[in-house]
Amino acid sequence: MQKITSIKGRLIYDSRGNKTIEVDVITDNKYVGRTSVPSGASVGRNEVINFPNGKPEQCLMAINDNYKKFLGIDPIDLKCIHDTIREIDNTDNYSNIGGAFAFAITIAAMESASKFLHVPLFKILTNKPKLEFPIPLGNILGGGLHAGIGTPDIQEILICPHGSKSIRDAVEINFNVHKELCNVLYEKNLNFTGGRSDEGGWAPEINNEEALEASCKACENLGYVLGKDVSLGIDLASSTQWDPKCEQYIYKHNKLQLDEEKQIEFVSDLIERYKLIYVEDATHQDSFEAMHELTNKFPNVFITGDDLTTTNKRILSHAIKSKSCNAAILKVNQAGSLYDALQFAQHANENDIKIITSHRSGETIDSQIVHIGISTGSKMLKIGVVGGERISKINELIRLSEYDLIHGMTQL
Ligand code: 2PG
Ligand code: MG
Repeated sequence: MQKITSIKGRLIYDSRGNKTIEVDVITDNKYVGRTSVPSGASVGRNEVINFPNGKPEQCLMAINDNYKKFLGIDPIDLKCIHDTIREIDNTDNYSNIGGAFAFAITIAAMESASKFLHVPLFKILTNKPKLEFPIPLGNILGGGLHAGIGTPDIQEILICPHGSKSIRDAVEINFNVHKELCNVLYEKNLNFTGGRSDEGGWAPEINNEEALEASCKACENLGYVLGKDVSLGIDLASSTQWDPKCEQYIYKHNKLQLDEEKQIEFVSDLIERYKLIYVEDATHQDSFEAMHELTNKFPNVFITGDDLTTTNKRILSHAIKSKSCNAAILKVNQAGSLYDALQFAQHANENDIKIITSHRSGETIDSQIVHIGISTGSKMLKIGVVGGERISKINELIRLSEYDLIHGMTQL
């Protein structure tokens, strides 16, 4: 049996230049699993606490104080590692040690196990005989909390190359649309500087509709047929617009104020007008009923919960009962440990909720989420388009496409 022989934590920096935690878990003195922790800008209220009191230093201290409890454990025994973490912090939201502790140790342990066993990480995370490639979902235009003042209120416009036959095809389509959109934006707006959002999408000073029109135009210029070769998606991150005091969605740039009913009309209109295939957090994080209306109205669109479900199995159960989404984002650091996230994925799969494994807006060059996305049967992988911390994931997807263990692209 292999054993964890040492664990070392350190402070490093993420794509926003903020401090984060990196952990090395070493098995049998030589197999190094290394993981670092991403961070969100639009954070759901029910996510676990990433760092205690917002301080990565306190998380590092917790790792230094407790790492010996993991020595001697078989790194592939995810449940045992999770239970050991739970003996240290049994709070619902990991507020004592930080979800980052649970995230980093569980993923790094599984990576060291995969190195010991000489198999790719995705293989040890599942025993499913048939695996498929999730479709890479690329962020082509950013707004909201991911971009500067004056950019669209919609946080992300995404490209989904669902007509592709291969991963390479799919990622090239995403790059092409991203590049062509830049040309469209330059033509349209003399003030466009080529500036980009946190996730590499363009960040022009235009409103929501102009942004969606420009994105459609980029696809059409390239000869891609919307709804056939590619489709657009959006993440509205609606909790960032929702003002609970006046119970209105406030769209600063578009100078719109909408109540829940008008928001449903607004989103429905966007879905129909732009043939959207994917809509994330169409309404705010507590609006299970409004999300139900959209799920009911658009069974063929990915009506996706992110802040709504926060990779939390209990909340997902509620969303399933109230039929509030047909798809859900999986972000391991919303849940805490990899074990928590895999439990969520299993529950989603058992209830026909499509999984979209996702990066965070603040990332490092780690690429384990690609393996997690494949092993959980995710339909899409939301990993961005350009920028080193996004490319590292796309390139890992390209490498994994060499494995014939995985049978082609998932069909939507
Ligand atoms: C989201 C994510 C990732 P953040 O809202 O889906 O795109 O953003 O990491 O800021 O929560
Ligand atoms: Mg989101």
